[in-house]
Amino acid sequence: MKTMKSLSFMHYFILFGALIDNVIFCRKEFSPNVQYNSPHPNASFNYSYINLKHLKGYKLDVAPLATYSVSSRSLCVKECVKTKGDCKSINTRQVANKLECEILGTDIYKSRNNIVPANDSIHSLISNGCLKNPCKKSEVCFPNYADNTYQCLFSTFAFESGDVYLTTPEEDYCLEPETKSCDFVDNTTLVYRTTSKHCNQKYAVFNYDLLSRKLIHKCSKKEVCGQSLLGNGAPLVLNSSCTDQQKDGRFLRTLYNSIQFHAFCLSPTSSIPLNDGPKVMALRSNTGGCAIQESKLLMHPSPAQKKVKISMFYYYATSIARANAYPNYPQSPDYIGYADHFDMGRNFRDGYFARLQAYFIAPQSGLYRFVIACDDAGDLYISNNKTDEVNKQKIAYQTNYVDYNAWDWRIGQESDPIALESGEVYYLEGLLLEFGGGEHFQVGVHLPDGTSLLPITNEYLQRFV
Ligand SMILES: [Ca+2]
Repeated sequence: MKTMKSLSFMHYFILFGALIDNVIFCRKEFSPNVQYNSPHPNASFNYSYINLKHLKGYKLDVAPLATYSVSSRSLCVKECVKTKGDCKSINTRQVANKLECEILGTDIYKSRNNIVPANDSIHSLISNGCLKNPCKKSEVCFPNYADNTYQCLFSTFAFESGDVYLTTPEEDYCLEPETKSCDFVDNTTLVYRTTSKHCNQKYAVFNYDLLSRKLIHKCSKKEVCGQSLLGNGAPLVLNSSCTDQQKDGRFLRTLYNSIQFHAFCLSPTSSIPLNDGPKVMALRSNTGGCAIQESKLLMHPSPAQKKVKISMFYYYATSIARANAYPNYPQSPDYIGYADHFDMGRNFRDGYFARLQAYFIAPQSGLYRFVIACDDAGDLYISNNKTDEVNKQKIAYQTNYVDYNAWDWRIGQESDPIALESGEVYYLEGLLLEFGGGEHFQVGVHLPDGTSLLPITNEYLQRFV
């Protein structure tokens, strides 16, 4: 789903608008773009000839389907025609007394970020309806060479901060309302759809609010909620507002980049995603499941910077001392992930320990009390040398588990008062021991003015690389 990642191709678009216009104005007439033979079983259509537009001094920098050495451009075009529709454009370049001919399976519309200046090259695209710039500013034009039409699709240009697509890890499916629209009633479910055919539509766009951790369907303004019976297997639905899910923090991006909802992973109701329902989203609680590829759902583009670094060591450490003595600790973690808030998410695997590191930006001067909530056990450290971890001191601990968001179950969870200065940055480190079953590690703080951040959220953390 390349176009979803291409948030910065606006200037290419403008550039090509200008260049293509020049080409058009130099030609007196628009001949039919492509004439087709009968359908070929291995291709969507056949060319018998193609009419090209040339961009001098540019190449489309992608891996070619084939490269030939030919004596003229028309022979290169002939090779393009022979592909029976696979060829979407060509690059030609003079090499000695020959032309290097690259047959390309894509074009400047699908691969906008790949068009680059190249003095000795000419990029040639097949004439198409998009050359007339028929789409609105907020849309992107994609030609359909098979029937000489085009599609105007919602553009990633219209993305704003926090806008995301929800996709499977391979980006081959995205989530959309089952109605394929922006206008629908409450309790409409979300279904998987094939990325290549559907996901550029504006009804595939959501807005993730990092602080409230709400997920809003952008064009309908409806909120993504669990169905009224929130629990295992309940599908995600779009409602005017959610009701039953205030307690546990809504949507969270985990250290595996997956999205979690309360204690749940998000999965298709079938074993694998398929196009267009009934494969609505299910909620599934399963220890270990949230790290598994099939149960993963990602946000694109990522909504936040890396604020908490989490280094995982797949070793069953029965005590903090044993974790510290583990030979791979801390240099060789088995996995490194990041979190947006000081909350790693929940329930990934059994028998491991993890180090969590972050820089806390003190918003006030005065006495702070830090607090942890973890499962199964853990320590929290702070450095009196601010960003220097060498002088870290243990300030809170748990030797037994507490529930998620249970900040006051046990002695040791909360630190003594610690004096910090406004605007200064302090190194925080957590060490988590997970024995089995569910797990989590959260760090919160009570500020000098009595405000509580439970957990510490993104805006109070500096990027940790
Ligand atoms: Ca546990």
